[in-house]
Amino acid sequence: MESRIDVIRADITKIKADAIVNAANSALMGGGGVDGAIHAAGGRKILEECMAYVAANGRLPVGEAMITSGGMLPAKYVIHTVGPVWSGGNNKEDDLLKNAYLNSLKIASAKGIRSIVFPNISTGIFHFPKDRAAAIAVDTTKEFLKTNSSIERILFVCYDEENYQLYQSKITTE
Ligand code: AR6
Repeated sequence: MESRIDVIRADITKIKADAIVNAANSALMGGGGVDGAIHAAGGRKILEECMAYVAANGRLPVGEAMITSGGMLPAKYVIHTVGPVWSGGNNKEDDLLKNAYLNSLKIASAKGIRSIVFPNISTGIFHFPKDRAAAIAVDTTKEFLKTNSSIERILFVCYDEENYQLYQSKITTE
C-alpha cells in the first residue's frame, strides 16, 4: 500500500494543505521559530482567533491542541499545539510530545481534515533531542493511522537537513 506519511524539506508557511500544525506556546500569542513564521505569513486573523480562545478557555496546556483558520496562508487551517521544553528527559517530555502529535491528529480528524502537515515540534527553541523527537513523531502518527481512515496524508516538513535525514530513515523503517 502506498504510504500516507511523507517528508520534505521546506518552509511550512508555503505549503498548501487542509491544515498545518504550529509549534506554539501556551500563551498562543506568537513567538519565534515556526510560530513566528506562521503568524507573520498568516496575518492578524490567526492571532485574533488565538486571543479569543485564550480569553474563553485560558492558556493552552502542554500537549494539547486547538484550531484556527489559516488566515492568509495557503493552508485552510492552523492547528496550534504546545510541545514540551526539554529538561533532561525525566519530566514526562516524551509523553507530552506524543500528546502534542496525538491531540493535533484528533482535532484534524474531528474537523474532517484530510491532509495535515507537521513541523518538528519542540526541536528548536525547546531543545528536544531531534532523534528522539523524530521517533516519537513517526511512531505516534503511524499508530494513529492504523485506526483512522479519514486522514489521507501526513506530511512532515523539516527545516534542517539533520531532521530531514532522521525522518526519512524512520518513515521507511517499519
Ligand atoms: N517552516 C518549517 N519549520 C520551521 C520553520 C518554518 N518556517 N521555522 C522553524 N522551523 P521552533 P519549538 C523548525 O523553535 O522548539 C516559539 O517561540 C525548526 O528548525 O519553531 O517547539 C514558540 O512560540 C525546528 O526544527 O519550536 C514557542 O515559545 C522546528 O521548526 C517555542 O518557540 C521547531 O522549532 C516552541 O519551540
